[in-house]
Amino acid sequence: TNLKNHFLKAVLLALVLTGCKSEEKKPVAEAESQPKPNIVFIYMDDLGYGDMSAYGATEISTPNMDALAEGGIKFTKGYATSATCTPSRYAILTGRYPWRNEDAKILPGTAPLIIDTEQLTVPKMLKAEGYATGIVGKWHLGLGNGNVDWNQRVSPGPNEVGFDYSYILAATQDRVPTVYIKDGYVDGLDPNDPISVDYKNNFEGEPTGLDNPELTTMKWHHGHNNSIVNGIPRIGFMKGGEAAKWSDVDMADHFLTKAQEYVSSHKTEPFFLYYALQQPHVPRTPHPRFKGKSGMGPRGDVILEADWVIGEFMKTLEKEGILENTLIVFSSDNGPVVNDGYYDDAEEKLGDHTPAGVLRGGKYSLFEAGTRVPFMTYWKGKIQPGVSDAMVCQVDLLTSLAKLVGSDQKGEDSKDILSAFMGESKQGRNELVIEATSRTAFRQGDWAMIPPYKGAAINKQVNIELGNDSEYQLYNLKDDMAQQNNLAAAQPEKLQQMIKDFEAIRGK
Ligand code: NG6
Ligand code: CA
Repeated sequence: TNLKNHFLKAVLLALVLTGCKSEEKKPVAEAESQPKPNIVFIYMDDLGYGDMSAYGATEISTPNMDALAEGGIKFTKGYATSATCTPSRYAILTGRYPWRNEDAKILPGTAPLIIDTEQLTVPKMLKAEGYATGIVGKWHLGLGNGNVDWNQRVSPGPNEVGFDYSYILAATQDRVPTVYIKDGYVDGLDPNDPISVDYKNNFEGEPTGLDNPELTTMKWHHGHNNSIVNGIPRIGFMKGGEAAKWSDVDMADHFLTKAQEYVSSHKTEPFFLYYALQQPHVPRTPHPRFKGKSGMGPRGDVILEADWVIGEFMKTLEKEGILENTLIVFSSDNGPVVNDGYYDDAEEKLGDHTPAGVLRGGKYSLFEAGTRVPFMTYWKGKIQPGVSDAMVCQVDLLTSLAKLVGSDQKGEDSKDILSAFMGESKQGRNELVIEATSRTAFRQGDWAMIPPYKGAAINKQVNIELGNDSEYQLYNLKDDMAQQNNLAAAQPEKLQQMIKDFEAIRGK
């Protein structure tokens, strides 16, 4: 505008008059445009809504996670799309509801890549904006085309869907292959000791948790009775690759080092780091220096370990001088589970701790604790600390971050709620389809609606209410966050409207 021009001229004149040398001043346009912020996702595995002290836990203290919550925006209605890992990870990277992809369910370690290499992803979007892109940690989105030779380059994988650098574990800590994979190659593999992996049949002469309990140091409760690695019986059979096998108790330190190295080597350019920690998923294997520290058994100990790791990671950002130019998004892929298949004292030593907080259900559940998780955004000096009740979902990060970095890319189901993520608005999304082991339910405003599903009400092995019922369920979360009062019969009009809006998105 004219006024602005006059003002700028006046400023320039003043600068000249005060003897300010012109070469000391950047051109106005450049001075006004911010450098692109680094973006880091810190993604936990099975951390529940009540597992952090900032979210109300009293029996465990998580000071480094809390620092993100207290120095950034703490969302009280932050959601993963799903109550299990693979679908949530699919959604956070693609901005697309996982139920649109029938392969987006808990995958074995031999599953093919479930993200189409043509699919838009967060790292692809950022790459197009000049970002370096890296992933360190858990992948669990499949690798290869269905018949992987672990002794060759494993592809397609993270590097084929947008990451320039990947240092991953293929599936889960409890699934084979129990090796790290760097840019498609098994790290530390001895070519004379090739790896074979199979999820159906064991390899001749290889011990298993089922047949050789005397070789295990952690006992299986359900599942988890195939190949034994480091004394821990796993899901799936594996042979060979001795030198490449990871050390479970060193995993947290190992990934931390990789994440720190990534930050240090990319500090001079904008980068995106997807740092996917393995805690507190099973098997819970705290490093000896955290063993017994929580008084809550290994589940609590690995939460303390993860908290320490996050503190160290933050120190690295600070030391490298980039903390104030880095947006951190912290969340978890699904809600909590106490016994997920091993006897590890998690139940016995839980005490008064409530991993789901006041929420009903847990991992695998359509009740709130399945998908409502800790969710924070932190950007020192840029995001004003606060608590937000806006409903936000991990699926929204793609479109929102695109807006942040000046890209016009949009994810299929991903809403631009950047202002909510930045704490500038309390307006999030109004509705959300959540998913749990291929079943879906609906969140809208203050309401949660769960359609009828066959199947057990409770998964007895993990002791979690799954949300299955022969009737529709309708809850007003504003008055009834714990979903104790089914209003379906009392509020038939509300129910019908919810069903209609749900089916419009989901299809019948
Ligand atoms: C289940 C496993 C569970 C866990 C889960 C995946 C059994 C009986 N249970 O099938 O232990 O690995 O898959 O968790 O095998 S997730 O967080 O990666 O989705
Ligand atoms: Ca998980």
